[in-house]
Amino acid sequence: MTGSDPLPVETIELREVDLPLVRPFRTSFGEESVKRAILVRVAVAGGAEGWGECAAAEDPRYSEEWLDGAWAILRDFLGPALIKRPVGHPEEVGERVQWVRGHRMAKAALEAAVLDAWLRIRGETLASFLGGARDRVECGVSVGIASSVEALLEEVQGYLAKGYRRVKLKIEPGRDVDVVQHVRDALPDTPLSVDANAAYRLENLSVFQALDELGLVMIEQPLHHEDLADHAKLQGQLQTPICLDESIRSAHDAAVAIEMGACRIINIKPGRVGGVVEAKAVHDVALGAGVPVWIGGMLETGVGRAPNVALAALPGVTLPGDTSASDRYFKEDITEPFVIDAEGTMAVPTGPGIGVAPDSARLEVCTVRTETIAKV
Ligand code: SMG
Ligand code: MG
Repeated sequence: MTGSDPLPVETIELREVDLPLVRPFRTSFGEESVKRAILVRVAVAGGAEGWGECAAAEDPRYSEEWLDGAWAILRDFLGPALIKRPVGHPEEVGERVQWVRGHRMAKAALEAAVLDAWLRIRGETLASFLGGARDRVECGVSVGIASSVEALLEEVQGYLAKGYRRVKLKIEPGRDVDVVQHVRDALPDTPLSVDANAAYRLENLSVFQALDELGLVMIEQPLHHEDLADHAKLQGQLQTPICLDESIRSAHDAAVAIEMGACRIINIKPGRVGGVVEAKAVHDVALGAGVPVWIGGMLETGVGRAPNVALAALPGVTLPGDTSASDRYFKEDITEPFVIDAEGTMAVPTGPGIGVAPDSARLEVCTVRTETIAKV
């Protein structure tokens, strides 16, 4: 088979891996201490394979999707729709599963796996396929809500010592202005941002007015995920740019949000928008409108981190991402680790496809269940 032939996917394997996190990660909607992820492996006639990771977490709190639901939709609908005939081009994956409403994280995992196999056959990297413009990307770090300001500051200082270029603090009602003020006082020159994960309402304007005085790079997803209109009202009253995360599910959403003035920055996550192809489209919309973007994270293993890092190489990505090193999450990743250098940058994988693959021994240790979808 050559790079231009359609891709005959023979089997799709779903695999749940569970990896303990080095420290629990707490947001305004809950706490995780183990990363549970679905990995999707597509096996192609002729021996090539490709891997993707589903960003859906255990519970449907960040979005409607959750791990067991993603498993079911992949097994019962998305996998069978893909496997029934060869895929002519990776962009066809999105078209093939378009009839299924929503389930973007599950779709993104399948698309990543197909793209990985497709690009491996062609000997091309994902970053080059997407139009990457650099070989290293800037790393930021997202820091969970801590038990005390002292503990938070110690954690933040540890990350700064490793080179991280931007620190994002998770906030929630009752743990916001005072905490951020404390960190700002201790670190007057550090690029800081906050992420509320939609925990506030417009009535909480005074919180944002206070945060507006702290020289933040951005305030991420302050309000309800479905409320662009209120975000526009809030942005109109703040100097600090609002960055949307949960509210942006497609390039169309991005265009509408920018047009409405609901944000001045966008966090791009391939899982949230249905895959790297749509993520690139969000990037293109933002670049065309002069809106800076950066690449977010969902505590991915190396399999999911690789596409994030490839996206971070795009020219419109002008802010450090939540693309942190593997050791910020895991004692041992399932792929070769992503590492940060002293300047706070990380190498874009140079191998074909997503550029990394799970280590088979690690995979054995971390796998808790598998299921295979075969062609009938
Ligand atoms: O991957 O470093 C990471 C996590 C980045 O804060 C992060 N993600 O809203 O941006 C966000 C959250 C969503 C995941 S919370 C479990
Ligand atoms: Mg966020």
